[in-house]
Amino acid sequence: MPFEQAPPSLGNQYDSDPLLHEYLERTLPAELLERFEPEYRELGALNGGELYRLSLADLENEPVHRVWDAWGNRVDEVEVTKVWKRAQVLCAEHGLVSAGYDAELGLYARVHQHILNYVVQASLDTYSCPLAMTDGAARTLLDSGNQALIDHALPRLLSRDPATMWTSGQWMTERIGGSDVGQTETIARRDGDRWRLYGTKWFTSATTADMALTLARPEGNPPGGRGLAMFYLELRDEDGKLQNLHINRLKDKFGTRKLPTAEITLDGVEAIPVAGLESGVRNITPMLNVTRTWNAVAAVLGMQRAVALTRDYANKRQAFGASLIDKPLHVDTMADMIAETQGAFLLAFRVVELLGRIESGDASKAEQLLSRLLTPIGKLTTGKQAVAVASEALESFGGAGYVNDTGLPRLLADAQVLPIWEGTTNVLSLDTLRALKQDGVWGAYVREIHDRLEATTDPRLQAAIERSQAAVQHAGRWLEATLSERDLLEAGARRFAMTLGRATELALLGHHAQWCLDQGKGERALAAARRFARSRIDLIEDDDFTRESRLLVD
Ligand code: MFK
Repeated sequence: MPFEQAPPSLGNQYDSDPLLHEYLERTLPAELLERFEPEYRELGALNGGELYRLSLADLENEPVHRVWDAWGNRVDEVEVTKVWKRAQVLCAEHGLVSAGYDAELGLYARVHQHILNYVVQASLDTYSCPLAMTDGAARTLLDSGNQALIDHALPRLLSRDPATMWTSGQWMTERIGGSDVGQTETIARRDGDRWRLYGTKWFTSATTADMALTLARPEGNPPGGRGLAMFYLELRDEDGKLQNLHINRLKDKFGTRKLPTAEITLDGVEAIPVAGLESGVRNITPMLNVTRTWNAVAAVLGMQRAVALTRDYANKRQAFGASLIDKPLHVDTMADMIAETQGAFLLAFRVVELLGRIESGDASKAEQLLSRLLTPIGKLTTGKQAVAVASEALESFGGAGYVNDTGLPRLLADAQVLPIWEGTTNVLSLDTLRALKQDGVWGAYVREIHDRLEATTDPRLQAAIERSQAAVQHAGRWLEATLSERDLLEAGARRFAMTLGRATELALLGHHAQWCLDQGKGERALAAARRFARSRIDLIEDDDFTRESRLLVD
C-alpha cells in the first residue's frame, strides 16, 4: 500500500490566531484596529494561501550569484527567488518598514508595523532580514543626527513605492569573528576629502541592498570598538555598477537559503562617516536594538507557523485508530508548544511596544530603561524557544518532518539562525549584564513584573504568579551576591538572562489571561499561563559550578 498522507495546509493566518485578536483588542485603540484589520486579514490570507503555495513551489530555487557577464565584465549580480521578488513589492507597498515611522500612529506605530510583519512574513522566505536591517539603518541615521544623510537616505528607506524603496545592509561581521566587533580589521583611508574602505566583510546579509552601514577603523585610530567609525556607503553607482567592492561568493548556509548572504571585499569603496571618526560600536547600537526586536518577532512568527502546521496535520493524520488531535499525548505535547509560542509572542510584542513608546516620546524614564534590558532578553529567550518549537514541530510529523521536499525541515533550519545572528545567546546574556550596569534598570524591571502580577488576581493564576515572582527575586539575590565575582557572574549570565526572560513571559501570560477572563474571552489564555508555569522558569544556580565546568571542558 502506498504511503499517502494529506499534506498540512493553512487558512487565513490572521483569522486563525486567537491570541493575536485578544492582543490587538487589548493593545490597539479600537479605531486603529478597525482601520487596519482589513489589511491584517488580507496579508493573513496571502500568508496562509497564495504566498505559502508559492514558497512551497519555489522550495528548491535559491539566489544565484552571477560574477561575470558574457563580455568578461565583473558584474556581481545576485538573482533572487520568485518569492523574494514578490516580497520586494508587497513589503514596500504595505509599508513593512515605513509603518514603524508613521508619526500619525504615535506610540502604536511599532505595534502596527510588527503586526503587519507577524501576519505575512512566515511565507516570505526570510525577507524579514533586509527589512530589519533597513529599519535599523533608518533608526541609526535618525539617531546620528547626520542631516545630510537623513535627507538623502530616509525617504528611500521609508518609501512605499517598490520602484524607489531602498534596502540597507548592516555589515559588521569580519573574518576575526562576529561577536567581538571591536576587532574589526577594515581600514578607512582618506582620499582627498573622501573616505575609502579596504577590508573583507565575512557575512553580509541580503547582498541585494542599495546601501549599507558598516564599521571601519580610520587609519591611525586606536584598537577596539572606540577606534572604529560607522560609515555609510552605497553599493552601486548611478549606472548600477558595483563601486569598488566585490561579492566573493554566497554563503552555503544550513538555513535561510533564500537569503543571499555574501562575503564581500571592500576595495576602496567610497564611504561617508555617519557620526564622527570614533565610537563606531556605540553608534551602530540603535541598528542592533532594532534588528534584535525584528529577530524576536521573527522567532514568534516562525513558532506560530510551526504550531499552525502541526495543528492542521494533527487533524488529518490517523494513527492507532484515531486522529492525532484526539491522542492525549500528542495534545499534551502540542499544548507545550502553544504555551511557549504565546509566552514568546507577549514578550516580543512587549519589546515592540516599548520601542514604539520611546520613539514617539511617550516612554517614561522607567520604560526607557526597561527597553534597554528587555531587548536583549527578548531576543535571546525567543530565539531559543523558536528552535525548540520548530524541532518539536518536525517531530510531530514523524519521518515527513525530516524530508526536505515537504518544506518542513526549513522550519528548523531557518529557526536555528535566530539565536546566532544579531548576537548569540551568550553575547546577549552578557549584554543583559551590561544593560544592568545603568542605574535604575533593575528597579524598572522589578516594577514591570510587579505591576503585571498585581493586576493578575484570579485565584487560578496565583501559583503561576508566585513562580514568576520567586524566579525574579531569586535572580535579584543571585545578581547581588555575584556582582563582585567576575567569573561566576559571567558563567551564570545565560541562566540569569533566561530566567528573566521566562519569568517575564510568565508574568505577561498571567496578565493577559486575567484580561481575557475579565473580558469574557474564555479560559484559553488561562490555560496557556498555567501550562507555561509548569515549565522551568528559574534556571539560577547558587552553587559555584565553574570549577566543575572547567573539569568537564578540559
Ligand atoms: C529576522 C530578523 C533579522 C535580523 C537581521 C539579521 C541580519 C544579520 C546580520 C548580522 O548578523 S550582523 C552582525 C550582528 N552582530 C552583532 O550583533 C554583534 C554582537 N556583539 C555584540 O553585540 C557585542 O556586545 C558588542 C559588539 C556590542 C561588544 O562590543 P564592545 O566594543 O566590546 O562593547 P562595549 O565597549 O561594551 O560597548 C561599546 C558601547 O556601546 C558602550 O557605550 P559607551 O561607549 O557609552 O560606554 C556600550 O554601553 C554600548 N552598547 C553596547 N551594546 C549596546 C550598547 N548600547 C545600547 N544597546 C546595546 N545593545
